[in-house]
Amino acid sequence: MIDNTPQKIKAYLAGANLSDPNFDYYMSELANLTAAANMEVVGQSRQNLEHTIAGTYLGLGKINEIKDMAHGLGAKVLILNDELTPVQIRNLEKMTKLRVIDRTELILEIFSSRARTKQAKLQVQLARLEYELPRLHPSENELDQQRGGGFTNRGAGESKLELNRRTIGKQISLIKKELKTIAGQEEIKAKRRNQNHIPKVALVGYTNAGKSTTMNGLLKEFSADDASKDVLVRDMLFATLDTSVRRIELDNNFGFILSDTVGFISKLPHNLIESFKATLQEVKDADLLINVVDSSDPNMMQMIRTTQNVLAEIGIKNTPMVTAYNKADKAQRNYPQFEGSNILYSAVDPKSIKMLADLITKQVFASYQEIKMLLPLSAGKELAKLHDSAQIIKEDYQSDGVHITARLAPEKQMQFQDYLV
Ligand SMILES: Nc1nc2c(ncn2[C@@H]2O[C@H](COP(=O)(O)OP(=O)(O)OP(=O)(O)O)[C@@H](O)[C@H]2O)c(=O)[nH]1
Ligand SMILES: [Mg+2]
Repeated sequence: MIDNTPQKIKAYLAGANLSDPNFDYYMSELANLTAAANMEVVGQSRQNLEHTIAGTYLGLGKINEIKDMAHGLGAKVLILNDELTPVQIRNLEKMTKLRVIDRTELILEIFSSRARTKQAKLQVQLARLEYELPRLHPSENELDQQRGGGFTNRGAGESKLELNRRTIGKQISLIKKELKTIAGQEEIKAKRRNQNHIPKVALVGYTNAGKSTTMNGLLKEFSADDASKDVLVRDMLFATLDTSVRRIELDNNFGFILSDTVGFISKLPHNLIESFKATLQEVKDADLLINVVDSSDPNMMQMIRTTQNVLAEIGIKNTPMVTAYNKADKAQRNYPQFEGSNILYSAVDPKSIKMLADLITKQVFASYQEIKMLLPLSAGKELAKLHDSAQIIKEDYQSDGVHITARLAPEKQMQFQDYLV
């Protein structure tokens, strides 16, 4: 029988260990990223260093050793565990005769291959161009190379480079403009959702932890309408690159807006986080975060830390958080159970999903109080304000005014003190 499956490109991994206690973990992430980019890891090397080498990232002896090993194993690509300078990449390519990819380019590559919607595609493209801009070099341009060295030719190479820079610069500003338009449309949608002041809950966490599965679980049990579509679930890194927003309707008139978004990984390229700001807006606006963690993964603690770091980087500090330890079935633990703001559960188990919903309700509405009010019919403005900021449970128009039962956040209650009954 003929095996038609295309041979995967073989990759060799290397990293400089600057006495970082998380180094092993970062290297294992790098291997996962390599697999996610559809390449096969054939071997890896590490070098303990006080600091990386300015021109070559690793030491010369180590590089030679890597070159021999990698070629011996049939590797075509060398993948490094950090973001390298353009000079380091060029030198390493020259010395090893391998295609050199740094961690940033690898992550950008995976994001590129996963992007489906226009917004995600543009965001990845933007991050890519910004990564490439400082890396443009005349010697990488084939035409310039063919012209050979020499003074005049070098000048020609440089103007060509200038041209490339300008073209990329223009592309960048065009994409930014387009993204702004899309972000504007999203903002209008978000404002509309905010009108009733329904609490916003956002699923966050390490990639592949089960955020989308959790969203689907909640949708299945508590979907507000049948039109709410499931989100994509896949056993792979960065299956989700967009933000999906759905409405969850619980019993007793409680509801919240739930969003599912892109997952995190260590050392996410800064450009990428920058360009995904619009996608992460729902996370920034959330009243409560559900940090989904894969409890069956031995690196669970590092994954939690990674999520905390990325959240800090996008400027989120004080949003209340539930830590949701998922995949308890795989971890072979007793589930579901919760304690404080932690829950151990399985996103594919209905009983777990109900417990998670209870916990969310508790957290989100913990500070809300039910109050009864009587507003005169002339208080139209206040009535509108109340509708904007409270959950209206009962509203009854009578001759003496509007009798209302509502749930309000404590900081809002002051505004309606005069109408309490
Ligand atoms: N055994 C088990 N598998 C789960 C559970 N929850 C999710 N999975 C699996 O884990 C994989 C990843 O799930 P997703 O929901 O796509 O994860 P995600 O966090 O949205 O991942 P990204 O969008 O890629 O960042 C899928 O293969 C799911 O079927 C669970 O409770 N138990
Ligand atoms: Mg997902």
